[in-house]
Amino acid sequence: MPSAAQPKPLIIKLGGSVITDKASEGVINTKALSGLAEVLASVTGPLVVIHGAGSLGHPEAKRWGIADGVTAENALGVYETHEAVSRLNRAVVSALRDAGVNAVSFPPFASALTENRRIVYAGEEQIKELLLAGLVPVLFGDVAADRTQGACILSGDQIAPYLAAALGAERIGFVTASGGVLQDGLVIPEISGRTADSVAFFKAEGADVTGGMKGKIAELLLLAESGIESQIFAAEDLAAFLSGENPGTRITS
Ligand code: IP8
Repeated sequence: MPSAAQPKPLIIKLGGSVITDKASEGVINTKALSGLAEVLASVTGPLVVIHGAGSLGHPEAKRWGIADGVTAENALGVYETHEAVSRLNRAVVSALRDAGVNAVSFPPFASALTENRRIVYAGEEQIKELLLAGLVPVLFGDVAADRTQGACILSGDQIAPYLAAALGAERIGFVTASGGVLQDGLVIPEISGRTADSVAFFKAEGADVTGGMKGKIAELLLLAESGIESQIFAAEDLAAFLSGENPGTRITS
């Protein structure tokens, strides 16, 4: 359906450590999830939600070595890992729908393609249409088919900046357990391409197969170079971020 210029979409990534109990495999933090969903229900423009895997997906991916590629030997791990993250996705979509968000599941396993673990395509053409229809696609860190190694682990931290660029997003927000990038226990207000090397990155505990905070910052610095800034903040700062404030750490070029 033809339409006037659409507002630029907002992209929010909900960190796996926020919406699951990272210390207990397979446990979803339903309280945190419903709180975030209530806040996201205030968004009136186009919105894409992406969530991480936390304790659903990372343990399975690690056990089966999925990040290093898939052959007949570990193909069962593709099923187990995808099932775990899909279970979390069902909970995220339900929480959003219960809060009044018109959320729909959009699994990267069925829509994304990578090469050497980097995204070639992440379903942006379908997502554009869904946004025009008023839907809120909910993607997640997932297993993805990979041209070089059969399959790989595709992190939400790579999907979020890719889609921000592909959809022309204005803002991208990462809700994390750390509340930003920490140095000596304090949140750094800003990281740029020039200052990133001097940051001793906080290393998350637990079974994270996709690189933790350092990997996330590398993705966001690439995005900042293309003119889209992003913000990493705590769950309790989501409302402030949505109202235009800059809580946590801002990533600039
Ligand atoms: O938590 C990881 O996604 P992330 C996805 O966004 C899997 O890095 C399947 C472990």
